[in-house]
Amino acid sequence: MHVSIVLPTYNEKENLPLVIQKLLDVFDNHHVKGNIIVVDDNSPDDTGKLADRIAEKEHRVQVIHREGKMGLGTAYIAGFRHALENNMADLVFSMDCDLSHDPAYIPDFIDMHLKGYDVVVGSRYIAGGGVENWGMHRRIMSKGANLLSSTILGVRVKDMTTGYRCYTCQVLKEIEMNSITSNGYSFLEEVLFLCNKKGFAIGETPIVFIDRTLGSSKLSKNEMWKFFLTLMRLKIKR
Ligand SMILES: Nc1nc2c(ncn2[C@@H]2O[C@H](COP(=O)(O)OP(=O)(O)OP(=O)(O)O)[C@@H](O)[C@H]2O)c(=O)[nH]1
Ligand SMILES: [Mg+2]
Repeated sequence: MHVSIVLPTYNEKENLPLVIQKLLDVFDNHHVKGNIIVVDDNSPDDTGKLADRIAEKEHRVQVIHREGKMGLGTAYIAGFRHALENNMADLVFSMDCDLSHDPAYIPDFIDMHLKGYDVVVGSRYIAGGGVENWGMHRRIMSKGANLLSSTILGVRVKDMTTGYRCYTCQVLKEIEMNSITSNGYSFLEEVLFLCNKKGFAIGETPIVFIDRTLGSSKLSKNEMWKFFLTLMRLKIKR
């Protein structure tokens, strides 16, 4: 099993070395052939340069540099394309680079894939999953967004907005990434909507999401609005 991990970064200089080290440890301890694709948007804190320095010493790390902050959705697409073009992986993961997504869960995702799922999402909202260190406001927003999007779009997934996922290469080739118009966080709901529409099997594996302790969040009010507008657009298109 060969996995590629796509790590979008924007100002994650404290987190990046820790996340990469944890990923490499998981690869080594679980005999996973893996590589890490950092997609950096010219972070003002020089995360991109730090990534280059790590990549010079560690051949399993590659870095894609983009000119400026172009959004999470297109960052995922750039990373997915890189993984597909280089024919590197059986499974392609996406993961936040702020230690909210613990690399220790990677073997659970692989197990779910081996059980026959084409897409596996790391779920906070199934038994065994959860959220640590979130205030009431953030919990209600996330739960509400998830309930709304899975009900309105008819996707039977409890955690539609999780960014910790893996896809088979076939899924990434077939969902026509070019057609995805949403960027930012709404990209995540659009991708699952398309996977469901194409009939791919989507499974959930529990994760405990730990709120970031280093660096700052990029989730703005604007992103939340876009999330709901995308929901409406997808509903009308369906
Ligand atoms: N390349 C790139 N990465 C981004 C962009 N926006 C966010 N990211 C990264 O995407 C991941 C998720 O962003 P976060 O700010 O942690 O968003 P979040 O997890 O929804 O919010 P928090 O819970 O507050 O951390 C992190 O690794 C960010 O550095 C972007 O425009 N470009
Ligand atoms: Mg985060």
